[in-house]
Formats: sequence, C-alpha cells, structure tokens
Amino acid sequence: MKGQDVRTQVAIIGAGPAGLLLGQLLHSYGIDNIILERKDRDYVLARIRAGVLEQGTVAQLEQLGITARLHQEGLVHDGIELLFGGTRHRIDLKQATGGKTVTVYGQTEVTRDLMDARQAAGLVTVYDADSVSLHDFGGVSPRVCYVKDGITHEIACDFIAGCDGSHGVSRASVPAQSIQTYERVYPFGWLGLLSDTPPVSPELIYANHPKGFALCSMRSPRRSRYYVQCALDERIENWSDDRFWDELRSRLDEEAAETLVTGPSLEKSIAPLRSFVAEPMRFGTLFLAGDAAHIVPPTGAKGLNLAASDVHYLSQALREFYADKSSAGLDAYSTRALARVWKAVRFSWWMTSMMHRFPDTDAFGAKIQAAELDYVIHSPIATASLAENYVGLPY
Ligand code: FAS
Ligand code: PHB
Repeated sequence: MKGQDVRTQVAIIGAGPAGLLLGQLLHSYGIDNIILERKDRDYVLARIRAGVLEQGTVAQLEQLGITARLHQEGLVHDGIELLFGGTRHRIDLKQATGGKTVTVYGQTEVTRDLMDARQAAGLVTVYDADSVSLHDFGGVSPRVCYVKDGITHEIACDFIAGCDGSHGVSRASVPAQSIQTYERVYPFGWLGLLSDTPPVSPELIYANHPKGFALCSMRSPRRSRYYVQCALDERIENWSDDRFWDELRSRLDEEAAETLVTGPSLEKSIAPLRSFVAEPMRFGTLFLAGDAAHIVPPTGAKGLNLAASDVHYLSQALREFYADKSSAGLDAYSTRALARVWKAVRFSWWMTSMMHRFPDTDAFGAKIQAAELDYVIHSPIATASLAENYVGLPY
C-alpha cells in the first residue's frame, strides 16, 4: 500500500545523538526536518554507550536550552588518572588546557533530553521505520522512502542527512567507487558493565595492566560504568558478574581494589574496537554525520563528541544555505569535518595503543609503550597534548 507523500527540507536518517542533535539545531534555525529511525524510542535509549562530553558538545545542547538536567546531574571533571605499574598518575586537564574540563553525562541521557525536546516541539520522528531507502541524492530532487505498518511512504526533500550509524543504509547507498574507506581493527574488545554502585574514584581511571586495559568510569555518584579489555572471541555468557568484578579488581591499584564496591550488573556487553573513516562525507545532497562516517575506539571518549562536531558544521552550513542562499558551507563540509575527525581518530588510536596490551607486542614494543607512558606523565608538554585532545580540539 502507498501512503501519503510528504515534503520536508532535510530528511534525517537515524535518531541517535547525531540525528537528534541535527534535527533540533535545524528546527532552531527554522529549517523543517523529519527523522526516520528503524528502532523504537526505548530501544535507542537502552543502548549504553558514551559517557564523556566535550565542552563543544555541551555548548550546542546549551544553545538549544536543553541542559537543565545535564547541569543538575552531569559531573564536571577537571582531570583523569592513568594507572600503570601499580601507581596512578593524575592528568590535570583543567590546568594543562587553561581551564577546560569535560562533563560526565551518559549518551543515554543526552539522547533522552534531545528526544524530549523534539517531542515538545511537535517535530516528526518516525520510529520503527522499515526498509528506508535513499533515491536521487546525486540530483536535485532527492527522496527517501520507508515502510511503516506495511504502508510505503515517500519523503521529498532538499537534503538527506545520513546519521544512521556504522551499519546504516546511508553510506551503504553510495556507489563503492565514490567512497574511500580507511580502517584499523584492534585485536581485542571492551567488556563493559553498568552497576548501581558508587564509583571507585571521583575521576576516571584508565589502567594499563599486564593483564590488559581497564577503565573505571561513572554515570552519577551512585551509578558506575566499568570496562576491561577482552579477547575478540570472548562471549558475554562466560562472564558472570563475580568473574567481571574479580578481573577488574585484579587490574587496579591496591587502594582502588580495596575500595571497589561491587553489585549486580544492570547491563553487560562486549564491543569490538576499530578505527574507521569514510571519505568524503558528502555525496551530492547526501551528507554523512557521526558514526555513519567514522568510528573510533572509545579509549579517547571521542565517538559521541565527533558526531556533535560533524553536526555543528552541517547545521551551520544548512543554515547558511537557507538564510543566505550560499552553498559555501555545504561545499566545505566534508573537508572541514574530516580535518577534525582525523585528529580525533589519531588521538583515539594513540590512547588505545598506549593503554592496551597487544597480543603481538614484542619486548621492543613493550619498552616503547612504557616510554610513552613515562613521557606523558613527566613532560608538561606531552601532558598538555593529551589534555587538549581529551577535552576536545576546537571546532
Ligand atoms: P548511532 O549509532 O548512535 O545512531 C544511529 C541511529 O540510526 C540508531 O538509532 C540506529 O537504530 C539508526 N539506524 C541505523 N540504520 C538505520 C536505517 N537503515 N534506517 C533508519 N535508522 C537507522 N563513544 C564514546 O565516546 N564512548 C563510549 O564509551 C562508547 N561506547 C560505545 C559502545 C558501543 C557498543 C558502540 C556501538 C559505540 C560506542 N561509542 C562510544 C560510540 C557511540 O557513542 C557513537 O559515537 C555514537 O552513538 C554516535 O552517534 P550516531 O552517529 O548518532 O550513531
Ligand atoms: C564511559 O563512561 O562509558 C566512557 C568514558 C570514557 C571513555 C570511554 C567510555 O573513554
């Protein structure tokens, strides 16, 4: 069956952070948009992902006036700790960057705030949109089709924003010869656990232990998020809560191991790590943003924040197009976004290389990694370089 065809200015594929943030910014600029999401709202909210927001990400949410809960519940962090050789070394982010900080506030909460704002504004989000397909984005009359409750719908639009993540339909709709991809797959994954227990430490601890990487993070003073590096063939059903807690404890320093409060897992999952970039990020009237265009290992807390900077560039370019009838921003989008993407990809690769144990590392490689850690904590210039990347390079 065929449904009623509609028209919008920008059709957005995906209701993750990239799609929702773009939709809200475009609305604030008076640009009409519709979001198509293949899952339902609860499914999207149930995905436990990022936890650290750069100031640029927070600033965009503030611009939308939706940060009341973020400022009430978010935790401003001035530093992180690197743990290796049984000792923790604090990286004073604020001091090293002349006052910049990060905010610990889960991606789930950012997504919830954006969904609530979109609903309050009466904007159209089609959840459970099946079989989304993109048409004629190389021409001047792009269209998006989807099926909902067995009825096929068509949306005519000026532009399509592919915000549908790494396994979405947008990038997959681009002819292979028009896209160049770059990838590095890491020989390990992260086993993550979420628990309603107080964090082991007030700041994040990134640990490089002979048994592997571990990360102690949090969502609030009462909810913690922990990760341990695991082999790629690990299966979640082989990891009881007790086994996870024992493994995490064995990778921490004495004080943290003693103070760690354990409890039942609210969520437990294994995520593989890889670096991936697709170039360019524009194909005619189709623009890719967020994970649809790039993936980073979460070691540098960049994934969600890169989605935010892509959306900043794209929303500004679309605003310029409709307000000033200028395509300059749209023409510059891909180059501009990729310049920041590749610096974040480098930092995420570097943090991953420095903090994880690679199965094929030889004695020389181990010495280099140890020297890297020693240099980072003893050279103020090296410390500042880590800090300026961690808090987020300028847009
Ligand atoms: P998303 O993947 O979040 O959203 C894309 C949306 O598009 C989804 O809702 C999806 O259902 C929808 N979609 C897909 N195909 C579609 C189709 N054909 N039609 C319609 N809709 C479609 N980043 C960090 O910074 N720190 C972390 O700790 C961290 N942990 C992560 C753990 C996992 C398991 C994963 C997969 C990612 C993690 N990330 C982390 C990265 C993550 O936070 C992303 O960077 C962030 O979700 C990017 O947001 P989006 O680009 O909106 O993509
Ligand atoms: C998280 O809290 O989930 C988190 C924090 C920092 C990272 C990765 C994940 O680098």
